[in-house]
Amino acid sequence: MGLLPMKGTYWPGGGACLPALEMAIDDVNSRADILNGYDLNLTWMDSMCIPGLATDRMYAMLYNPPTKLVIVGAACSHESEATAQSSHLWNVTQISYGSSSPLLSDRQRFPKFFRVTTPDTEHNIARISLMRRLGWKRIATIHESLDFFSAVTDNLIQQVKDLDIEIMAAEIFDDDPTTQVENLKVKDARIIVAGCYPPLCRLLLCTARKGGLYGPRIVWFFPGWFNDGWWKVDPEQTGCTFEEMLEAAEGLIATSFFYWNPLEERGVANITSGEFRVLYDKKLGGVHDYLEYEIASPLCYDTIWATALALNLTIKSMADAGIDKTLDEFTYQDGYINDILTSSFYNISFTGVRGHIAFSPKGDSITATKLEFIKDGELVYAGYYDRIRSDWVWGGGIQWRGGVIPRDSTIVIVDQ
Ligand code: ABU
Repeated sequence: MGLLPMKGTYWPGGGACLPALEMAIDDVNSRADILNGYDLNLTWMDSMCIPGLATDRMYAMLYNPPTKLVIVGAACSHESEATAQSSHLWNVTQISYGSSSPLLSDRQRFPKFFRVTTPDTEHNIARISLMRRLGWKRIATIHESLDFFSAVTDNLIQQVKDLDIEIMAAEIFDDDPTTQVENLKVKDARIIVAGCYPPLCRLLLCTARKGGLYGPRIVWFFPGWFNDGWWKVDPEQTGCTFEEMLEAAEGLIATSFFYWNPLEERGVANITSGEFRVLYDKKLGGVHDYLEYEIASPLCYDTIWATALALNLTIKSMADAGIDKTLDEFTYQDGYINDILTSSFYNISFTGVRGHIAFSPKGDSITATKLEFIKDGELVYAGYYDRIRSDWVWGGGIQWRGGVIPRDSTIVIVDQ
């Protein structure tokens, strides 16, 4: 079963996801060495990034044939939360291609939830490393009042507690950040970590532009999983002009995981990420101008491969244990097959078009943190933070405006 938000306010990656899911299903079904004797089939619905609606539609699909073994989705974290806390009661394993809220790592609430994404809290490690490297000791946070962003911000605040970094302000806004931006300005915040979905992040940038909280002396950190050029979309809805949005966004730093494997390596599907892009474009009927959340496509392709490999391993594990059962015998009362399938997800490890994928004990797929910044109105790759070496691997690095690294404060501490 696919939970695909085709539209919606937050992160509607379903439209870009579906063609990639179909590609992967065709590729798996044409392989004789994987799921031999079986065909993968997908039935899907538009979950619209609305938790209640996603849950309602999930139940409708569970109550109707055919029986589903795996749920693919959802995209938005809050719809994954709503569905994954009950899908396991049907003995169905769920794997998301998009959700990155740290709350989804809670094995008590979501015991059979996996994701090919990395929780956003992982990027705090890279953000803090950069702050320390640049000598920034006074930072501020501001986030949209959703538990997803509260969890990411709380994690950042906890992580800097024992370090020499002070949280000078921690602002939360609902649908209008004007007061909170003013507070940041009054406190002379210079290094500001933001958490929000694209619509309110755009409004935040516009409000910062109007309030003068932008320019070469201010560094904004934003999530890096937004649509390409997200700050340029629908400026009229924020109350700023296109030019003002460009000014506000210039220099901001975005952190995320890699959506496309930067290495030209052939993984489980025997294609590189570059080849996948070409095949994906072909599937869409040639070159397309713009597809919202196209970055979801490699994740979706890999999600099906993870599912296929886990199902394949389940067949093998049952045979090795001398269990005379086949996958098509699965029913929603069958915790036995589902337990083996869930164990299989923990035990697979492969290279997809997104990069290397394996699942942690919390069901997450942990990757390096990619750092980008906006220069001349475009997102520019700076480098990535390697979790294993706890160090940066720089591409072009960050090009600071005027060649000067911004300071965290006007306050000068004079040694006695
Ligand atoms: N990885 C971001 C997708 C949006 C979300 O988790 O809600």
